[in-house]
Amino acid sequence: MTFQRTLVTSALPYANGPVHIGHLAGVYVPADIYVRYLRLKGENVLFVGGSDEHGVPVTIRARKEGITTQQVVDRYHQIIKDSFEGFGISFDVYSRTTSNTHHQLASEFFRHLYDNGKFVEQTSEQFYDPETQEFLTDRNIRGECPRCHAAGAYGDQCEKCGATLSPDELINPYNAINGNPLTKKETKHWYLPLDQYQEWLEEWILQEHKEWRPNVYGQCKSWLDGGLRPRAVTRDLDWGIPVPIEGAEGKVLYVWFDAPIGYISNTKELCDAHPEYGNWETWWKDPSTRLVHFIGKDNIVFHCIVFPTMLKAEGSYILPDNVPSNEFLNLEGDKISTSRNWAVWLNEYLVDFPGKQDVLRYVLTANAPETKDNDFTWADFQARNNNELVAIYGNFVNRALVLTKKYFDGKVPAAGTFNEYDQTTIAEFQNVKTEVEKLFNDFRFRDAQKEAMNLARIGNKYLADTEPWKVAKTDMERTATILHIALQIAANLSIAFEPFLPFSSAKLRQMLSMSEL
Ligand code: B3M
Ligand code: ZN
Repeated sequence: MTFQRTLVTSALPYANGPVHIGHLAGVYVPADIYVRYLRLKGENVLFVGGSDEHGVPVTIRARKEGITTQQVVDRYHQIIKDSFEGFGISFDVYSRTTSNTHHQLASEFFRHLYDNGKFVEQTSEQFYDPETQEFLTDRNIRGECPRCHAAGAYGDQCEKCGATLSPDELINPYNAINGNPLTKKETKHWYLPLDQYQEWLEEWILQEHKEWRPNVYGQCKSWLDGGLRPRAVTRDLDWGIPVPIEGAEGKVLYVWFDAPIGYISNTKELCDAHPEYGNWETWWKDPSTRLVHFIGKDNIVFHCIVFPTMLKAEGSYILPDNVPSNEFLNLEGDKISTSRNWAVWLNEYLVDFPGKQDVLRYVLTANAPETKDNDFTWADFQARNNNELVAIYGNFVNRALVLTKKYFDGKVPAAGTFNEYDQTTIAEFQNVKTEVEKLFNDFRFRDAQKEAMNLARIGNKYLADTEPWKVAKTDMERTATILHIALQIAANLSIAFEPFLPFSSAKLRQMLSMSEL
């Protein structure tokens, strides 16, 4: 299959707080590197993002801050959007799941599956607060842990002993918000019968996508080996997209049902407003479109199993070609945690380190948790800045430009004849290009960046070996050739690093008066 265009999505962050370095390292920098690379190659690419504004997390935040849910999502959507912009994450569209376009499209999507009999209806008993007259989600139910007997375990997990729980297992369950004891009440929900798609998923993932990253493939395999069960796609909640059928009052679409449809809605919003991007349906329904989802590892099941099943059930959509997912980034040896405020928040970094976005992008890529969890430390941040960005990249560019200014009045000198050493150097930096492209295509951005840095190493070595500052005393023609080559390397450096260090690359291009890439 030859693809004609690539649609890249990155997970929609919950608008329940600012984003931190873990988000950036795991999802947004890799996705941005990839789309910048494709754009450099002149490919037709669209980069779609947005905020996930439904679900329980935002309602919990609202209660905590004593403001409305709408105020929460308005506040954090803006903060998140500004952070991404600040770090040069080059979305073609960054919208939100509270938009009209999204509510309409997600409702239609649900309705279409409903009308075609794709859901299973099921009534079950759920925890209910008779006083507030509401059903409770797992996270809002607390009680005694059945394993370690700690008080205040959540309906989905005990934070004390780490056990994964279901609310039914809790001893003396109560409403986490007001402490009320709970009863059970019958409620009807709609389920996506994943079990009916098991065989198809096994074929599609396990046979046809062996090239997916081992962590992604492995997680899918273990879900499939465990046997899939129907999953409820509706909830009893008052925040979200109302279930668009009669008799479903007080129910909304489950956030994990509507959020991935957000990728589609945001594409539609962009294309409807800017016809030059083409028709949104071409991006989502034409089999010559390649769809790639960048996500964190906790989102694998939703992007590899649930969402593809929704798309398959709908019938007219393409499926993801790859789902590059990263592991987690820790901070100074400890798990990043919003509730313990253990994180480097992007909005704060932008204030504390003005103009230093590329340094963080560089360090996060150098340490990207591509195959295993990784650690961010400030000591490493400092060392990589000083020993790599300054000592290798900065040093080379500085020398090439300063020498050109000194001997040729800042103009690129014409080259004379290349000697054998010149030719070896030129061949070496051509190899770098081939190697970097190979790594990009395999989503191996850490290694790609390392390889790109070799270009600057080649440049430093070339200047050290040819010593133009000595040659200039006797032979200006040879000096011209040397600096010509050095400047060519610098120009190539600005191209190779454009996906990784977009701000520095732009600055370098400006110094070199390069109008285009
Ligand atoms: N908001 C979970 C998360 O932020 C969820 C991702 C949605 S992607 C469609 O990790
Ligand atoms: Zn426990």
